Amino acid sequence: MMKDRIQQLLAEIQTFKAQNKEELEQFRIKYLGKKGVMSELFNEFKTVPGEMRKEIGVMLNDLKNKAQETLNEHKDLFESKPAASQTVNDLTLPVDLGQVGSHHPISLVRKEIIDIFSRLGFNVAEGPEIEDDWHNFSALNFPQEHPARDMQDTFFIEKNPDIALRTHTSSVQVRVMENTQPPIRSIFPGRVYRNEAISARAHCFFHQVEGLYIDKNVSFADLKQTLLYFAKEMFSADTKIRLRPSYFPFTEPSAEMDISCNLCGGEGCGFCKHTGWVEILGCGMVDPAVLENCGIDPKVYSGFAFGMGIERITNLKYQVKDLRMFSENDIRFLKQFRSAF
Ligand code: 2U9
Repeated sequence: MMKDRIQQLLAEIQTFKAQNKEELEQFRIKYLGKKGVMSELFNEFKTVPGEMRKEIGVMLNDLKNKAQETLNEHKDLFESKPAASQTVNDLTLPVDLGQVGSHHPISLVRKEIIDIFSRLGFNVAEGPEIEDDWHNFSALNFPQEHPARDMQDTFFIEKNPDIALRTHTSSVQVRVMENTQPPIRSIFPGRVYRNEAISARAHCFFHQVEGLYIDKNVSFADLKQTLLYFAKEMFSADTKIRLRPSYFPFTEPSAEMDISCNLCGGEGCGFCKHTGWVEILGCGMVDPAVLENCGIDPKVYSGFAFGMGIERITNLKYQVKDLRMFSENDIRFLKQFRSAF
């Protein structure tokens, strides 16, 4: 009976195991070859009476498919084997790590900033992103009616106006000063939040590195020399700096620092709006009232502080034109950066 024969062949095919390529080739010829079993059966099928054609036809097709599947499964096995065994045997071959990712540009630049300041003896401190009014505003001399305290600028926790997402990492400086007596020489990297509409030039969160140096006899000259060293290391050895007077509640005097345009070298170009200078950070001498608020005697100690946006430094280094690139995780953007520190 044809049905019995097909069932017997099906069992044979499904239990078939080839030890090598040659055995597999013999299997192919026997079942799927031009003069093979399948071809013979399809010939015989022509003689099957009408009432059985449907059932036998289905069985035949199933048998053919199973034979082809068995063949394919073995093929994969034999094709991948030589490469695999070669790798195992030759231990000097480099390991294939597959696809390697890259570091996010913000991480790369943060690492570079930390490295530069650690060469000057600064250590790194971190603190909470959810802060209270004291650490984020009051200890830093922000008056009660200061606009930064407005709901329009800061994300407050609903029902508790004392708790907010930190708007700068200065809150970490306050915590360190409250818990340590000088000398303090630290930098403070971290994510900060502002209640801004998202656009190419603004985002509701960004990243900062702030710095603090407190000891006896720390002067504005120390601040200037430290930041000049930073600018030369971060951009290039021939980078110049200039300090413009500014105002922050927590520093006095305060300044904003420009570097000579790193694209045109100070000649003037579209990027620096033909001024030859680009702003990179804010800085100043820590206000004595802030030292006092944090338990440090301003008659004994003085210090300088500075703050910069990592996105801003990254934009200057890599000419990223749109802030949204940093948080969209577009692989075409991310893979342009280095994969190792
Ligand atoms: C304490 C005392 C002083 C930190 C400072 C700046 C100046 C500054 C901005 C740069 C761009 C923030 O990221 S940004 O928007 N920061 O201009 N920050 S001085 O001064 C401190 C901090 C803590 C206790």
